[in-house]
Amino acid sequence: GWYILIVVAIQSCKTKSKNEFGTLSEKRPNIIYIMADDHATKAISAYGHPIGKLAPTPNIDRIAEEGAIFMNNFCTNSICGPSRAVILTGKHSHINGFRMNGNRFDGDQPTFPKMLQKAGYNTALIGKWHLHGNPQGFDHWNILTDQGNYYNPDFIAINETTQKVDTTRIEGYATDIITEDALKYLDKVKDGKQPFLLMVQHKAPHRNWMPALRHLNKYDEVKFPLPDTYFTDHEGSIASKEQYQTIYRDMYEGHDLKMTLAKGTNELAHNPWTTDFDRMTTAQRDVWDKAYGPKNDAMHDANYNDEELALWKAQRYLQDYLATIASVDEGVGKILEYLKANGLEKNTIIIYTTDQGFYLGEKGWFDKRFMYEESLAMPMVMRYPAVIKPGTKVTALTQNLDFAETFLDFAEAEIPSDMQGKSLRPLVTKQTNDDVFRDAIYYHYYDFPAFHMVKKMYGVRTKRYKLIHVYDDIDQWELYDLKTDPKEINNLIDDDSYDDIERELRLKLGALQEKYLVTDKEFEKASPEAIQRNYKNFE
Ligand code: SGN
Ligand code: CA
Repeated sequence: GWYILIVVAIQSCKTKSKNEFGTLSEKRPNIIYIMADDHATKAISAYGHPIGKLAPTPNIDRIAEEGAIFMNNFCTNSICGPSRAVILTGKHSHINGFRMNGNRFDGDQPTFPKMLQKAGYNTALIGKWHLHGNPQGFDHWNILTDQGNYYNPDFIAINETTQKVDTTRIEGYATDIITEDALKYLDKVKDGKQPFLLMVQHKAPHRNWMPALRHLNKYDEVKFPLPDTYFTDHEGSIASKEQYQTIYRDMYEGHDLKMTLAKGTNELAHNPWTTDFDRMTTAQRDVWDKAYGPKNDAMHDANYNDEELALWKAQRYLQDYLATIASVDEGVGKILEYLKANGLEKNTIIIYTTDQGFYLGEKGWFDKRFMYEESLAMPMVMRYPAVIKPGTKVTALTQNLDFAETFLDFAEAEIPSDMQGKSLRPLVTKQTNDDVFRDAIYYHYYDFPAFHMVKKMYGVRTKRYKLIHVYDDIDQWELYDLKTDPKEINNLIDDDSYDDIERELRLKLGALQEKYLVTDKEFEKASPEAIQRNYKNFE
């Protein structure tokens, strides 16, 4: 009896003793947030799609098996910089001010890394940043310049001797360099007094999908299933007809598809941004050409007609895209191993996600931006053995808007009342019912006219329905029933039998706009001249 009492007393003393920051750090979890760039749900085998099964991601899957998998996680604005800004601030684009790539992120505003730092965490950011301006709120940062490059990328960091911000070209493969730097950081903080937040943000599998040298032939023998919408004519959606992100029409044959000009030469076909290949060393380029040469020659020999070539392009795209993910998954494996080897497994939250979804040939497309499922959905898995049961499935409607709140909640830091999302903690610990968490999500994409010419749109998605308003140079509403039409090819906006549902969705949309403080200013149109000019660039 006495013995137990004493042990309990010592234990409670331990957890209550305040560290130098006046907080309860020894109980608070470390957080490792791994984010890929453009990782489609179908390309994570844990989600069970045929593509993932043919190109498995065993390490990402392990996080899901030993923790939680999110089945209905979405972004608020399907594009890189904006998604990152939402994640950092817990606020929609119109509140954090970063509506589209190319905007400047106001780094002085409150972000969750700053708050964790204040609460006693050691914080680090490694990899893609893409918000322009130097990151704030991190004890250590080492970021790719802009979009980053796959081979021998430039990194921006504070030079330890001069204490000045420096750009350095690092030889190697971006995914591997980022993983190695993450492990180096873990080595520095693993025995420290502070809990840590480590954000590992990959370039892969972003365009132009250049795999590591060890993976250049990885999926040569695999034939990936293509969606039956690959050659659709986009009945019912003007915006879908007028985009420029169609694999067989808009991908650059050299830069994106690594096609050569003719049999027997390594000279690339259309390659407008030579820097991705020019950065390679001769030795790297040699290995590259040896791997791609024979496959390209076989393509030239085959003398494909238009349709066959379109199908061939989809395979080449998927092979490369999925091969870049192989390195990301290996990197996740290394971090998992490190946690295990260093006794950090139990008290570390590890998350794997991406900045937005991506098209793998559905409707003929690559890229994202649309409010349809492929680009709206963000796959996410989360492991935290101390509180999350293995095999947990979260079906609630969740968003990147909720991440900041979640991390602050787990870290026992205060969640500012002007953040617009909700902590996911009660979902992964099953203290909240998935169906009552949220009944609808709000979306707004602004980046038009711009690359790929996807029009501006906003909308609402419930568990079953989606209502989208596409505006600017057109004005069209789209309504989908995800239960009967999961591929979103049947726009029901003119179907009278859906009138009640439409009315309800419009009310929800209005309520969400009010709740999230959306003003009329958010629906401004671009100048018709700018739109015309941009269309001309693609024609
Ligand atoms: C680049 C890509 C585009 C992509 C944008 C935005 N072209 O411009 O295809 O849509 O980035 O991507 S590339 O050939 O130069 O890579 S995002 O992930 O940054 O939002
Ligand atoms: Ca992205």
